[in-house]
Amino acid sequence: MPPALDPGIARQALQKARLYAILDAAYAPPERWPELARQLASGGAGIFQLRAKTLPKEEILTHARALAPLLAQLGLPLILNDHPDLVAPSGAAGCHLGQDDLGIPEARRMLGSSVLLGLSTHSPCQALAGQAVGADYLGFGPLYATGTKPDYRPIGPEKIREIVGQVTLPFFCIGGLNPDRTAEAASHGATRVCVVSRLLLAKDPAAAAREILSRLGSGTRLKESVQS
Ligand code: TZP
Ligand code: MG
Repeated sequence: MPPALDPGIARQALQKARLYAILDAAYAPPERWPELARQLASGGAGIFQLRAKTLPKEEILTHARALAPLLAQLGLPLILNDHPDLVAPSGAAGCHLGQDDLGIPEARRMLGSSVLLGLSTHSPCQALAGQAVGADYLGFGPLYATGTKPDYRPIGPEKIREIVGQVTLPFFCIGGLNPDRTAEAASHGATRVCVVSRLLLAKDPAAAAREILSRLGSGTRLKESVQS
C-alpha cells in the first residue's frame, strides 16, 4: 500500500481547510472521483470525504485505496463516511460519524489518537457535546433544506451564531449551500463550509469551489480555531 498521509500533516490540513468537499456516489460515480478530487483540490478544497451510502463495503475500500494516496500527494486528508474499520486498510486519514453511529469515544479507542474523527451535529447542543467527547471537527447543519439529506429539518443559518465562540473545534457548516447561501452563512459567523451537490454537479468543479470560497470570505480569520 502506498504511504498514507502523515497524521501531523493531516491535522494541519484540517486546521487550514475552509472548504470540505464530499465525494458522494449519489451525485458522481466512483470512476469520476479521482478527477473530481484533483479539480476540487485545485479550486481550494482542503479536506475530502468519501460518502457512498449504498456501495458495498469492498467497493468503498477499493475506491478509498485509490483516493487516499492521490490526496496524500497533495497533502490533503481523505475521511471515510462511516466504516471506521476501513480506515487502516484504506490509508484514509479518518472517519466521519453521525449521531446514530459508533460514538466518538469508542471510535477513538478503536482507531487511536492520530486518526481524525468528525461528527455530524444538528443543533448547538449536539455541537457542544461533540466537542466535549473528543471529536476533531464537526459538521453543523443542515443549515438549509437539501436533497442530499432529505429527512433532516434545516436548522437555519442563524443557529451558527449560537456556537461561534463556544465551539473551538473546526466546524464546517453544511446543507443546501450554494454561493449566496455561503455568503449568508458567513454573515452569521461561518468560516468553514462543507458542500456536496453544488460541487459535484458543477460543469467546472474547480470554479465552483473557488466561488464558494470567495463568498465565504477567505480573508476572514478562522476564529474558532485560534488558540489562546
Ligand atoms: N449532512 C448534513 S446536510 C448534508 C449532510 C451530509 C448534505 C449536504 O449536501 P448538499 O448537497 O451540499 O446540500
Ligand atoms: Mg454515518
